[in-house]
Amino acid sequence: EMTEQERAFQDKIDADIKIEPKDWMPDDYRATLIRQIGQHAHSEIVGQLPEGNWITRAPTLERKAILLAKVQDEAGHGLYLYCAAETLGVSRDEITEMLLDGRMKYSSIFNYPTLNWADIGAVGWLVDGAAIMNQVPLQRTSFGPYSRAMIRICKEESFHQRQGYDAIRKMAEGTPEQKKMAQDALNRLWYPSLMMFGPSDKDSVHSAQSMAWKIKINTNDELRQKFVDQTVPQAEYLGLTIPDPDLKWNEERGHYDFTDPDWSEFYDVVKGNGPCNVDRLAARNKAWDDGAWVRDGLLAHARKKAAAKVA
Ligand code: FAQ
Repeated sequence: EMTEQERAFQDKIDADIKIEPKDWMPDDYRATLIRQIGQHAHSEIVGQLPEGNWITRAPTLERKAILLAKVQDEAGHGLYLYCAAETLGVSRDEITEMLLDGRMKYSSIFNYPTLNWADIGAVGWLVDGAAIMNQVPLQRTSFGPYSRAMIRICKEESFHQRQGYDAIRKMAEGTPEQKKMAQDALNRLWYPSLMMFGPSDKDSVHSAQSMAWKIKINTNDELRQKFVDQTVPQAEYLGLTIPDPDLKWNEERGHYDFTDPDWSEFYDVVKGNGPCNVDRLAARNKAWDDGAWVRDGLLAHARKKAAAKVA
């Protein structure tokens, strides 16, 4: 049974009226948003690591400048999202600490390594491609600050996807060795990219409530299917093969049939056992510890100024 307050809240959601930070909201709505926006923010920040790894080794000055700009954009996305989370009453320090000690998650995809330059193209093409597929509908999410952050993020994300496609295209159209690298990157990153959409609908614990609240607009499987449908023709254009022998167009459904990811691998990576989980968290912890003197200095300065004002 809903209380009157809960009923009024749900009516607003149903009428597509945005919920703003000072509006009343159910505790679980707030908690779900903090979880999702926080995980999303952490993903943007941790997501800088696999690509940052290649900034110093980009093959040309132009590719280096583009990659540098893209990785900086990810930092910006993290910051907008931390700000959106802050409007829900959780500080950036608090959720950062929850990431650092493993209480909060970030996207499973960033626990896979980027072994060579072709992987950077594949990350832009597939990982940013999957990210946009998930984020375009989130522009209409019911919480105002999240929705507005998503609008800006999506604009930048579509540039990221295109730079990735351009980089992998160059490899796919290059020497036989380069084409082989592009195919190998696709082989390794295809299933991790499909996992970005989350578990299959039957195992998605949050989808039903999140969709009733219009925090999520689509189910995980709907978005995964859209991503497959969009990406297969792109792979064909590149002359690359999706690593799924059972992938085929289903005329009746109007969609590609495909093999699901290995869900045991997904849960294992989410639990912390992916190839890079330990490295990623160690890198974030080191950055946090190395930055302690800056935070301390800023606080000391703010206290001094406040004291001077009182005196
Ligand atoms: N990785 O009940 P559901 C980017 C967890 S894009 C890790 O279906 P929900 C851009 C889930 O949290 C990537 N954990 O959950 C970029 C839950 O566990 P919990 C970030 C996952 O929330 C590109 C449990 O499984 N984008 O960073 C994953 O309704 C290139 C049950 O799942 C977003 O975060 C996963 N893949 O749906 C940056 C988008 N999937 O929390 C740099 C916003 C599920 O109860 C370079 N988020 N889990 O402990 C969402 O749309 C949703 O949160 C989903 C999951 C769709 C990810």
